[in-house]
Amino acid sequence: AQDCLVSNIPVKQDFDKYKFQGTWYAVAKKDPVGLFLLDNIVATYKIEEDGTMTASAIGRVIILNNWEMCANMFGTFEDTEDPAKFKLKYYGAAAYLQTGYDDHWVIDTDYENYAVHYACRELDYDGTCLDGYSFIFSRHPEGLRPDDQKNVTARKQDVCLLGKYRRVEHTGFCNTA
Ligand code: AZE
Repeated sequence: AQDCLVSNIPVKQDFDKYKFQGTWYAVAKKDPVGLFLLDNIVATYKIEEDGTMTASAIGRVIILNNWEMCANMFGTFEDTEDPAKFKLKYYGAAAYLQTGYDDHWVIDTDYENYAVHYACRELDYDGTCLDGYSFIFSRHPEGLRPDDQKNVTARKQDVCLLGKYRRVEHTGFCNTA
């Protein structure tokens, strides 16, 4: 949105949660305030038998006194009137990990290569986002295809976060056998 109003941010039209299922590798992210997933972030989405979308996510975190670990997170999505906008209720496999209730918007995706995720946690008085986070996901662990980069850059602009992203490294730190 040119005016950066959260309510004007365009999302994926006719989002199909069934086609979104499976594994997504975070290749870039914009962090919120506070504790967050650092790198090696992989999310896996699934539609349960009752039609509810769920997801698990893993990523490297540093909690408390510089304790480095892989956070195993789990989330359940609540539908809203817009098929691309969900509320995500999430918690960690271990009690000392974070719980939360965030927006989960799919700004854009082609389902097969890339996805742009966005969550605003706190609105400013003027309707812009005061605290939010965003992931650029790829189906390919090596990163985005050159063909998708143009699209993704345009969508970063739509969510008013162009220039605010950092690359997400995949070093194998959280790989499980
Ligand atoms: C997301 C993909 C869908 C499932 C989930 C996601 C979010 C996870 C977090 C986790 C934070 C963990 C912290 C631990 C100390 C959007 C990646 C659950 C926000 C800070």
